[in-house]
Amino acid sequence: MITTLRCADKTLDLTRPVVMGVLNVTPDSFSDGGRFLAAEAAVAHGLRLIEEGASIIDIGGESTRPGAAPVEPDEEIRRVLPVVERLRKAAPHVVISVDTSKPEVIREAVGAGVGLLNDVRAFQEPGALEAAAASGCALCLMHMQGDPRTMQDAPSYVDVVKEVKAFLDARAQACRLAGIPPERLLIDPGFGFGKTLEHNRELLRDLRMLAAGELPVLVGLSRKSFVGKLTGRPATERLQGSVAMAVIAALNGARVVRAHDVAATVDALRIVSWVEGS
Ligand code: 9MG
Repeated sequence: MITTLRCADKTLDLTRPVVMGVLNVTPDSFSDGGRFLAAEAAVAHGLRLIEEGASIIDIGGESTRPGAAPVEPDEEIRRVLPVVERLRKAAPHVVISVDTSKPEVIREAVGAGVGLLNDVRAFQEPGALEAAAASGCALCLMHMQGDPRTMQDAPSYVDVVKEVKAFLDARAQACRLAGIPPERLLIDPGFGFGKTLEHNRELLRDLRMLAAGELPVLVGLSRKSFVGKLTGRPATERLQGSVAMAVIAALNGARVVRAHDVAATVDALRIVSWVEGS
């Protein structure tokens, strides 16, 4: 397995699992005092996540939750870019990621110095792969069935693990053909993106089927609705369930865990590394 991820001007050591902290800059996240104060509050939160041990900060300006409405590229850029620029200045050692599918946003984010591009659509939008290939950034290729507006209506697979793996293999191959080397790729089964509770269970249980390959695996399980279904808890009270999921994923080979509750997840992954002797 590749254990050094190339993220533009930085590299990330993945011999042990690391945490990607979630920094949403959608209007429901930091909107109290207008755009400038919202960006300042977002940067302060990002710096807190870094202090707690996040190796990557993933900044997102468009919600990908089930039912979420799309956002125009200009508006997404207005939300994301000031936060990327300020965080990059304040924490130049940290890998900054932008969660987007749009080539316009990719180009602006690359210009502002991000090291990772996280796309829930695996760079299938017209122009997205070309924009990503032209950067030196790492790419996270995620599987999703359908799109965020309708993906949870009726997810259906014959064999979810095989189908997710085949999709990710095909996207990795498309990246290689576009000139992106494997040292710049992460793959992600996309927990909760067009998956039932049973599909998520099979993917988590059989994560090794993905992690046994060449490319490192990223997982996003934090506060997701299936954690709520299993624990009976609202999104703000899903820390324990999310950390339990993160530990199972890391024991099954995940190298990057996307999380809201960074301190608790970093502690839990330290225990996993200790057990694994890494
Ligand atoms: C943006 N986003 C929300 N959930 C995610 C997940 O599970 N993986 C990745 N890569 N991105 C996600």
